[in-house]
Amino acid sequence: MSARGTFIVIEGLDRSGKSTQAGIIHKKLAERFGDQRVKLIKFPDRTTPIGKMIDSYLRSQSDLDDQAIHLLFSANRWEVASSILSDLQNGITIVCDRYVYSGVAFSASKGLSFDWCVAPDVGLPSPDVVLFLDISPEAAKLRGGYGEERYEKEEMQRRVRENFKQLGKEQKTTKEESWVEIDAGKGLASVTEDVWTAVEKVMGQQAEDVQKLW
Ligand code: T5A
Ligand code: NA
Repeated sequence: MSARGTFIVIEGLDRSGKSTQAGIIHKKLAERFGDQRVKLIKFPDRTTPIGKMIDSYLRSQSDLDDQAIHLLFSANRWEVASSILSDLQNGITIVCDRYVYSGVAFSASKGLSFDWCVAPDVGLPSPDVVLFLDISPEAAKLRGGYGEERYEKEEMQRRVRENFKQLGKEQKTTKEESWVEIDAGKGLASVTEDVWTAVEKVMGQQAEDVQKLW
């Protein structure tokens, strides 16, 4: 097993079950490797000053140009990029609830070009695996809380889903096994099993050096 930690990213549409699965993976890995060897992080991190601006925007308490909010989401990742890198190098596995793929998929669905959306995230630590929780917007809508935040509209989620699929195709051309699509419309036990199978496959298999996006 490689000495550095594994960088696991969970992505998907709103209400696809990302936080639920990220929590389960974190717990299982902590049981196996110890609390000190695994960390759970999420984007947006609404606790930082930049994160508070993002939170206010998502709750429709403030308005920002599409470009401005996109750059804030990216800056919110850059705030912790060096700590992600040093944790990985120190053997800590990171479970990350949303990352750059959400950044591009959501902003591009508002009409910004893929190239423009990708640019501010260039150079961030690259995940060893992206677990993409795929669900139809119709099914996601039936889950609790949908519709409270700015982007939780069926039509937008449909475009976001297409963008995620496009990003997945591109990711696979770099490294086939680094993008795993999971049917998140199934029951909790079944999704948990599929997610865990994918995690076990990738643990400790990464190259020694952390790669950079994209
Ligand atoms: N965003 C984010 C950008 O535009 N750019 C960016 O760069 C980034 C990082 C906030 C918004 O920001 C956008 C994307 C988002 O629109 P958020 O804070 O992650 O992102 O959003 P949250 O509201 O925290 O999370 P989600 O709405 O995305 O939900 P999750 O985490 O996918 O789903 P989860 O686990 O909370 O589950 C939802 C419900 O479903 C149930 C759960 O119990 C819960 O009630 N559930 C299941 N039910 C049935 N079957 C299953 N298998 C289930 N799994 C979970
Ligand atoms: Na979530």
